[in-house]
Amino acid sequence: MSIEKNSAIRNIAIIAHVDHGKTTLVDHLFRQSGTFRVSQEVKERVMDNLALEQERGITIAAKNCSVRWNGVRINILDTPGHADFGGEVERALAMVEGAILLVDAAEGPLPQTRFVLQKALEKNISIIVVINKIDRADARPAEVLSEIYDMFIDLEAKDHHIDFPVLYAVGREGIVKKNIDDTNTDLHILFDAILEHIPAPSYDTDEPFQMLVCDLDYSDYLGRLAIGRVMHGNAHVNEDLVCVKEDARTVPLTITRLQIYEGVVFAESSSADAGDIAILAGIDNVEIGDTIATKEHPKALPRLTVDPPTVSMEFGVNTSPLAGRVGTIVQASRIWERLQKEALRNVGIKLERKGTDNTFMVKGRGELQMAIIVETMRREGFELSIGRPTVIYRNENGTLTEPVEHLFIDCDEAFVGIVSEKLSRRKGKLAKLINHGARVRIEFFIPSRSLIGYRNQFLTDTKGTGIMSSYLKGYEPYAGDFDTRFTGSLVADRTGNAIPYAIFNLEPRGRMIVQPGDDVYEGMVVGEHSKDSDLDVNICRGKKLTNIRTVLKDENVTLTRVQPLSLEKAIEFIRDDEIIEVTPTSIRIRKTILPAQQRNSKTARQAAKALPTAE
Ligand SMILES: Nc1nc2c(ncn2[C@@H]2O[C@H](COP(=O)(O)OP(=O)(O)OP(=O)(O)O)[C@@H](O)[C@H]2O)c(=O)[nH]1
Ligand SMILES: [Mg+2]
Repeated sequence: MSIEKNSAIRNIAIIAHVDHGKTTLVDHLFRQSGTFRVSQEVKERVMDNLALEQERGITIAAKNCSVRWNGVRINILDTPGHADFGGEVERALAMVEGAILLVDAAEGPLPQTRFVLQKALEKNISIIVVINKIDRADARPAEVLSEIYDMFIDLEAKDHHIDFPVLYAVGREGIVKKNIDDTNTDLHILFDAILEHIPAPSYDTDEPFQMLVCDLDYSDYLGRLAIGRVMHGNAHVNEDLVCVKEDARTVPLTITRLQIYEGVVFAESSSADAGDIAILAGIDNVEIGDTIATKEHPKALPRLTVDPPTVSMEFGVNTSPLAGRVGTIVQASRIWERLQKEALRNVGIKLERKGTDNTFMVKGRGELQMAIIVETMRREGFELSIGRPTVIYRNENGTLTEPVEHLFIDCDEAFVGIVSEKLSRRKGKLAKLINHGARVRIEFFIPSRSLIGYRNQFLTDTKGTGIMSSYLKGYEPYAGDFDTRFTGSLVADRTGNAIPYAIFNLEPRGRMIVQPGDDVYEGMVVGEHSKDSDLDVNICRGKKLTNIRTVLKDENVTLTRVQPLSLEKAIEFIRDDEIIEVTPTSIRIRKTILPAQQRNSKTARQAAKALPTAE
């Protein structure tokens, strides 16, 4: 065995809690390394190139890019900070020797900071801590640094990890400093720190070529692209290799094109060298986790593994009376195909098909992840129906267990009472309460299922000012049943259009979710009933016309404005006996069983409340 280093390369991931400034920092790394021409117009957050990422201002998938500094190519992986996309962080960390851990100078380390740090420590990679946003008026860098040390100690980091270098940044202005009072106005300190503290990738010169496939892409010209980390050896265009699958089967292949990252685009390369991240074309049947190796020594690398899913949601065809009106893709087989394509690239999700049934279980990490998949599909022209997300229970030595979160809440002192009351009703246990003056940090241990549908409630309770986030603490014995929604549904009892006059008369009964003029059908949920039972209502009833015309008056009723139903809101809202109908233009909530006579809400709800079963 003889180990060498490829000092022309560094591989790093940028990891942090959501919104702590990862993607913004990458923008400036590009600008200052000369990746773009001086005159080139560059939009903000270039790495967030998916339509949904741009719209929502969050990163959803981990993505590669590279910059050059002092002759060294630094491969950078920008990762998402939202907990639902944690699988992406795990995937990214499989490709790197180092990570930049960004922490907001005011918010300090939050749940996802802890999760990503824990994953980085497990992989034993080098860490540079950057305390970001020191320009914030409420920045408290010294305290945050001590919280970061506490977090490292709490995660039982080894001494060499706790010895991390600390830098201070205003990522948005492209400034990184060694000391908080330094006056430099660029990022050279960060570039230098990467070259100095992050080890160059090492490889064994005696080993043959091996590449771990960590991502897939598709090009119209080249077909399927396998993106991965070259562990040992090198490979050239036109070389004959094999792909080692999960069951140790080998599939022969020829590399037709070989590329590397140069900035945000791919650049041709004549060889893929040890330690680099390469993009290979010419492999059709490849999956994330496979190893590309030589024909003579087809040795698989340890497969990429990510935490198993904790939430599952049922996807199916749209069976409502309004199905097929706008969507172009409605068949079960097409939905299944599309989901399989998603699972190929998205390591955080797993699929299951229930017999020959037209419903599919999609398992992942959370509601947002599910909502993003559905949103992407409806934009592609799909129509489908989705059920309420449920947590995945386990059976551990005969005991039913469920996922439990460590929840962090940051809110005004005035709301502590209401928030604590709601959470304890949902089986939350208070773990810690710290008073930072007017704002209070409360920590709870709470079953994951309690948080499904809670976020909106929390925002209402804290008048939109509260911040909540959580990480998965682990599986614990089932905590027992509780009520999540204390209201029922207003259900349309016939097909027609929602009439303003009828809506006006129904308003005292609850909160509407449909707009005047919307199409409705029997069994469709049109509002939230203020009582704990469902109520069948006629929302299509116009005012009876007598000989004296009063139509004008009818049109003048003043209705409470209704916000259009968003996918996430619908997912939070529905009950176990309801499903969401998604089409490219609309989102409707409906009862699973449409005809009123067949639907006895009580028995349906009782059935749904039966003790959960483990997988
Ligand atoms: N005050 C201040 N705000 C910043 C700074 N850097 C970034 N921001 C703001 O923080 C917000 C989040 O920035 P992003 O770069 O999208 O954060 P992110 O970590 O990539 O977020 P996710 O990928 O969704 O986890 C944006 O509104 C930025 O403008 C900074 O140095 N100071
Ligand atoms: Mg981002």
